[in-house]
Amino acid sequence: LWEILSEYQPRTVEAIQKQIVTHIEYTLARSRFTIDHHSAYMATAYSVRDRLLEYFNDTQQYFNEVFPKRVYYLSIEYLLGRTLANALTSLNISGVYRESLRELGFVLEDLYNQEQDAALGNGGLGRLAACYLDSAAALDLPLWGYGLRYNYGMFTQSIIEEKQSEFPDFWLSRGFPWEIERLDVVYAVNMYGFVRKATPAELEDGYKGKFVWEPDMEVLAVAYDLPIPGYKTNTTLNLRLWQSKPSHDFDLMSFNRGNYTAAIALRQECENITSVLYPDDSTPQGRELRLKQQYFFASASLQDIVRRYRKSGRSLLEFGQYNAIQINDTHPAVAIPELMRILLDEEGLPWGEAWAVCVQTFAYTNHTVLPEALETWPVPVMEKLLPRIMQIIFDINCTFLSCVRKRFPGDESRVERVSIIAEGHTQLVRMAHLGIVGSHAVNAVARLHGEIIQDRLFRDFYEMFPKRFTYVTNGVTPRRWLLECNPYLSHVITDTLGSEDWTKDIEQLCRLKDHATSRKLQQQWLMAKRLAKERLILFLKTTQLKDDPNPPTLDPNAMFVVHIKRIHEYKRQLMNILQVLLRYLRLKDYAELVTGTESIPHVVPRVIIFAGKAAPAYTRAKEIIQLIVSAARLINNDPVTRNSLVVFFVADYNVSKAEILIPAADISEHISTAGMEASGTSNMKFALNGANIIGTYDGANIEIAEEVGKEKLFMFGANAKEVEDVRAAYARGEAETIPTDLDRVISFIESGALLSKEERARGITGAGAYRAICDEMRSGTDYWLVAHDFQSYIKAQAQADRAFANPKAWTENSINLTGGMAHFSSDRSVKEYADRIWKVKPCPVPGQT
Ligand code: 26Y
Repeated sequence: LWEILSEYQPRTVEAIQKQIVTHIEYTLARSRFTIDHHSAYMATAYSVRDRLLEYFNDTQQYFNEVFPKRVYYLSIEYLLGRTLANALTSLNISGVYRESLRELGFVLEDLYNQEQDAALGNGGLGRLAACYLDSAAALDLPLWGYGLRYNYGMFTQSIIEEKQSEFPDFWLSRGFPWEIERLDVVYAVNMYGFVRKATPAELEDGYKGKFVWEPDMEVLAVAYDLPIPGYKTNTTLNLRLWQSKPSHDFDLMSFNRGNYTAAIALRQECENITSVLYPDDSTPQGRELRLKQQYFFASASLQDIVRRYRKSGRSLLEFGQYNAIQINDTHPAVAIPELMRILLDEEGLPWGEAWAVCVQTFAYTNHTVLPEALETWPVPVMEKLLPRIMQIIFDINCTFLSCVRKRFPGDESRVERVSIIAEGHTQLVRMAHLGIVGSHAVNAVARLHGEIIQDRLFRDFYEMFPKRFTYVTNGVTPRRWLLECNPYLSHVITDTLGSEDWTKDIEQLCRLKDHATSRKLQQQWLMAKRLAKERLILFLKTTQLKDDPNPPTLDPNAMFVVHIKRIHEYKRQLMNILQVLLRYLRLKDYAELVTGTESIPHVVPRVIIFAGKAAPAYTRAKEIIQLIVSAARLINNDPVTRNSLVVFFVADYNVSKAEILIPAADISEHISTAGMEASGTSNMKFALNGANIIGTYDGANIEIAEEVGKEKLFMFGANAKEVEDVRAAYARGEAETIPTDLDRVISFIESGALLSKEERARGITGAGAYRAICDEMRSGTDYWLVAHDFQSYIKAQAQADRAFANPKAWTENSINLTGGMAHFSSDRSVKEYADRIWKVKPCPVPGQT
């Protein structure tokens, strides 16, 4: 059998070509003589998948034999991006595939661009999950991811009349060649109905629990497996995504009663569960469908995990010794009562033992301190949809609160504060409290974030369970975020360090610092940056500027400043665009003095790029996008400044666009109001690619500054403590006066300068759509401290201008940044989780790599 397999796995150019052509003919059923780019991509993907599957099967079989303690990462979001380049790099076969395709008439990189992003996530949290899968595989950890297979991923963003419009992302429309459909891995998930006591007859019949849930609806969960290749290792992990499907048994009942339309409607309701990713980060919509998604996800995953464990014949009392389950924020927290339900009702464990298993198994990661992002569910909604789960949550709460009362007798206000149920007009289930009570570890995602959750957000819990709380600073995979996305710089690094070992042993990167002053390295470094900028310029010309009759010239020598992330008030894209407008006004002043030259002398030209999506219902975030787009229109069309300042809003930001933007940046912006950004991860991606940071003392910025030396970055603004103090002063009615520079920009907007032709034609005057923004800036108490931090931000920008004017020192600094980023590899983060939280060890799959 081995011989047959090794014959099947092609190693030579010719054999690979044969396999690709075979897939064209037999998998895609297309003529091999008229291959278009998309078919070539699909056939190549199938051919790579064949190879992945071999490793995948070996890995799963090996895990079943050895039966190590396993980890399950439960996340309702995975922002995977594209797969082909990643798979080829992991398998170390890019070269031979490039060659095979070249002879067939294709350029490998062109085929990469045929692939649709898998955007099953909103932003940082979803991308972190994807990086952690990559690292777990590279580190040979016995880990599986669980998620949902949404039919529509993150919406596609278009800019129409200078505003964001959303369109559905039907990412599966041209097929997704990487997954394996498992029609035989199916679980039934119950919803609605009621709970009753088990009858004596049922108990005699072998029913183990005390209660029976009689559901009104049964949904099926079908598994789709996505192989996650480990970089240069045999280990290939699994990401199992669930898709919902109607259950025949259930709607047959309706059919038999002759209610045809009701039966069809029920089927539709089942299918809807996994049809769309909720596009909100940070403001829950509180829709019943979202709770359905969460429970559907938790139940299918837990049933699968318990079944796998049961097959080994081990005792359920040891479940927590063999299984660790990490819940990625509270979105999957309903998994805790679901495991209780399985242990109590299906396995017949007594309460105390079942609870001990749960706490030993679960760990919870918190990703945000924004109070509006902490999920709650109205008790009546949960009671109706998940009657048995609601009952279990009440029981958990009851036991927990009696512990609290014992520890803190008479402290009823504390009981009220920590209760899983918030009392009020309608009772609410606080999912974060459920997560903390049901886990043995609760972690933040950066040090400052850890301090904030201990001192403020979850202080009462910290006092009860100090050992439960910890932090693991986020990380990013150096494979996708340097090796693959920046081949230019990767070559230079490998050349300098003498081997490619840094891609797996990230500590090697530190040695770059020994060469930071080398003339040769500096020149290569600059050249690599230039190539990345040229690639971005080409991208902008063929997308953004395609229909522009009079496009601005883009100079690769300009300073490229990039600000890409979800649009949110706390991330302060507003502060940046206001700063850009000030820069524009100052350039105009200056140009008046030095007329007659092509470009303005002694000014560092800048190309400033924004990108990011706003939650569809987040009005202010959408106004900020409009402000950026209209400012860009005004600035880019001004003949006086256009050689010194160009501004873009790149529409439809996603992972594959990040891969083009990040390597090209000289500077990136991470300027959240201090204390608000839990960690941030794009800061790490930029610095890893040698881009500097203009940033606040927030999230992981602080640790990056410590690691590389804060004098190497452009840090500014109030720190988290100062933000508290300023807000307290505002609350006392002590408004601040608006800084002169900011006043100038706001007056400029209020003069109507940003109004579009259409708006003017409609008779709109003054600030127009930006009225609310201008008023807030003038209030002297803006909650996100844009006005408060404005002057120090302008100063940081000016420092950056001066530093960029010295290319030698700039490049040396850039090399040192990359050299200082070893700590921010997700390999380090995942190792920390494995050692400190999951207590699992690598389980390397033997055999040739
Ligand atoms: C409840 C629902 C509306 C919701 C959906 C998505 C709430 C939050 C989110 C997403 C949160 C998120 O992406 N948080 C980010 O997590 C990153 C990874 O830990 C952090 O780096 C980043 O600072 C944080 O904002």
